[in-house]
Amino acid sequence: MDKSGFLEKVREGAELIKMHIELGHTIRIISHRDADGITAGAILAKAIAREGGNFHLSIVKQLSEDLIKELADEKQKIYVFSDLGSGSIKPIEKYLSDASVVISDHHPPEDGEIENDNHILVNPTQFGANSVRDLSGSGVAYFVAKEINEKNKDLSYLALVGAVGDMQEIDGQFHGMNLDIIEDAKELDLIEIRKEIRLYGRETRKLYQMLAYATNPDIPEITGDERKAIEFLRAKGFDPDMYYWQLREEEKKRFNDLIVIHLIKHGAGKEVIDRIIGDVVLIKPYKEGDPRHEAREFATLLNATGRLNAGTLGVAICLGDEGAFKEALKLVDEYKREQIEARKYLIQNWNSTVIEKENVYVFYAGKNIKDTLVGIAANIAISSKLANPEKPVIILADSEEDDSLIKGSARTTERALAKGYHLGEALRRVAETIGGEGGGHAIAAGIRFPKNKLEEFPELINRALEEQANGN
Ligand SMILES: [Mn+2]
Repeated sequence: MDKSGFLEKVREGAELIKMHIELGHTIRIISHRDADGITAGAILAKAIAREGGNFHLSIVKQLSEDLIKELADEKQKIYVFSDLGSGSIKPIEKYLSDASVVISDHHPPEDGEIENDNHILVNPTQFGANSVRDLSGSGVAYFVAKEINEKNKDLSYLALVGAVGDMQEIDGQFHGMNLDIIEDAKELDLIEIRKEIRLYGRETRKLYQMLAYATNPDIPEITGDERKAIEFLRAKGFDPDMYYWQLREEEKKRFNDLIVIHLIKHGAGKEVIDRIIGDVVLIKPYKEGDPRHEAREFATLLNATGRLNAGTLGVAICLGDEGAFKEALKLVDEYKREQIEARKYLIQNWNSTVIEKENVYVFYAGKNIKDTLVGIAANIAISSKLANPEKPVIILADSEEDDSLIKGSARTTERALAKGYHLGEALRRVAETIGGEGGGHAIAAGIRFPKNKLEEFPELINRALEEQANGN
């Protein structure tokens, strides 16, 4: 890639931000709500605060045209879009033409070109970088921050947490400009990169949990079965209740070999073997056993805050706020507990409550399942085999915001889609007839509609799906 061309853009972006800091303007940052976006937002916020500037940061799920209009109404002097924006160049050019704009992003730009002289796109894909492996959104933010002030090199480890969150080392190692960030972080003794097993839970999962809950890759005959994981470990002389970080060096190596041999025995391909042992980023300012000590666990915690609409809590964690960290752990626990309760309710009440039609299951949970969990509940109904996987599942619950509304999620499987179903289309059509809003993907979709239409809903959605299966 053309690194110097990219760094020139970085300089332009950094200069523009610095100028507005000097003018005393609030720097309006909008960043994405995944781990990459949250770390990127934290890096930019810290860099601005260090220069004595003010910022106003939002963490958002996506950048819609409506959101850009709302931002325009704020009449800020400068907007910084982070880990997003490249896909919305046209509306940004249209609604923010009076303001300065920096788009600090790594997604390939689409939808138009920058025309305004006060708008700068800082994006490595324009200089030959591969967006999924050479640099993440937090990496772009890092280079901007470092250009604002060399001091910000101490934020390099956050950029690596974001990179891992975006799975930039999916093949087992880092590439491209991620390597420059690693060098900066090593220079300040902030990280250590080790060649270790890349199963989730190095810090906070016991060895048997690490194996029983492994999903990437699955450990054949062990994943999904805690008892088997415990037996397997005991048979090989490991204490199943220990954590990976507690193992001595030679034990780690023996554990790694054990997993690799087990995978080879069960016919795993070269690709899987190559990436199961690889780069693991350890963050030295945090202690072993702390989820923030290993980049993947850190990123997973940040992702959870984003999904729970608490992305700014994630930003606070990145800025070293211990209270925010504890609060986030509580939030994640609470979320897990709610999921377990939703599963229990679903299993206990499925047979007595579900309405089964030829093309769909409809389950109304009232207030017993939170409206934020209906999508997960629908997945649970399928994965725990309550529902036939060839038939879509819709879980409905009372809206928490408005008691006169029902919120619902539909989920299904690839196998069912082969029949011609498109859940998003079907829900959109039904919503139109009963005065609600619906839509989404073929395999996963959502709907909101008035509660007094609850009785009509199952037959309407059944018919909509039937028409799709018949090819109309
Ligand atoms: Mn990203």
